Amino acid sequence: MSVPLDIAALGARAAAMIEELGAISESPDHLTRFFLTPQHRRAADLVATWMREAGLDVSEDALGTVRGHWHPAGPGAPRLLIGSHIDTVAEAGKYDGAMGVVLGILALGIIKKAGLSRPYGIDVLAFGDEEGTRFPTTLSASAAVAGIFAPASLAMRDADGVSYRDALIAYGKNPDDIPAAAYDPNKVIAYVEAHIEQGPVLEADGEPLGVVTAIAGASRLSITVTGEAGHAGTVPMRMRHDALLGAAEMALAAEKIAKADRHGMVATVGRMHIDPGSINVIPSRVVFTLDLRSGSDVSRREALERFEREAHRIADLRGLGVVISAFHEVATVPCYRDLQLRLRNAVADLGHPAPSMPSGAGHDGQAMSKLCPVGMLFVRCRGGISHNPAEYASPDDMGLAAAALVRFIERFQLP
Ligand code: HGY
Ligand code: MN
Ligand code: MN
Ligand code: MN
Repeated sequence: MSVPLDIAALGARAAAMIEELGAISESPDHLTRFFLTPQHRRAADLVATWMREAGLDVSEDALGTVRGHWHPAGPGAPRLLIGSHIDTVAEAGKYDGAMGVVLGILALGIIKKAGLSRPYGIDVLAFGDEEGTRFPTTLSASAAVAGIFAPASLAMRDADGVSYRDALIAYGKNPDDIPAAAYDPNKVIAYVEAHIEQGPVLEADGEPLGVVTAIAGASRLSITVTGEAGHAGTVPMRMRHDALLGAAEMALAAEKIAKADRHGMVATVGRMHIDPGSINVIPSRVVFTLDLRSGSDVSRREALERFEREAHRIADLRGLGVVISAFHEVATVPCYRDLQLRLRNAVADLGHPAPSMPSGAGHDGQAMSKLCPVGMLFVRCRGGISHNPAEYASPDDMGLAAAALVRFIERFQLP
């Protein structure tokens, strides 16, 4: 017997929770909520309150991941994990990450309230560092949960020079406790995440929900170009070693490489710092980032080599120095076929087909795949706009997604 669901009411509740969480920001003008900040603390406390209201026991691990537990079969039973992240990019949309946490809490609250019992438990997880926008790492909270946290992350520093370690201690955590955040792989059945699609496919297909087949791999690089400062008014163009123009030519080279790729490669220069930064001085040093993604890890790695060659060729021609550091790489992760089928059946219970689709965006499932099988449910994204304040998903689509999670859990028998 299926739990009766009021999808419109579920969607309205989800939308209200997204608004409330979306109002927790470092700025009144836009949504920016970084890892281990006072805003992260406030968001984590709100999520913990929602978990308790849903009747879940709540804990928090050494990296601040908030966990809501439903253990009808006792704490030692295997468990299903459902979650997403509550950190954001700068000037973010309200749905990226937050939606998966909100829908997981709503779905689990319905299951608990219906008095269902299962020979397994379910934890809802709210990760605090998926975006990697404060420290030059990403997926570090889910990495700790998956038992693959890189201790080197602790030495990383944010834009103000604060180390990850110091920020963690200031947040009230002890880095020595990080290993204890990992689940026992023998006790975890799977990880499932609902997430706004962040692309235009479901909207173009006229579908509210989709099932993810794979999560694209990504490389994050920092490129430092050094030239020679000089007077903007006196140095002839042919005698300049302008670090900014070199960096600009390298950025265009990355664009050209991505456009020539046949696996949907995308290249993004999201951040650029110019020194000395005076209007009348030829730039002597530029540091910029490159985010490179592709559905094929082989083509992404080939593209990295091609970019490196191009960057050095440009630097040599312009009499510049260039240092490239690929500081982060995450491989393409396939979503588990069995979970894809289970999610699709759950959505079919609601009368929708849930088309299959890859994810160009990265997700915590890439870290969680080191712990257990991973499945993802996508929710239609208006205009495909994300990492942008205009990001939007409708209450009806979110209500359907929450209902799909309920049906997924109802149907979920131990494999
Ligand atoms: O960058 C990404 O793909 C994700 O939003 N962290
Ligand atoms: Mn994001
Ligand atoms: Mn996200
Ligand atoms: Mn500077």
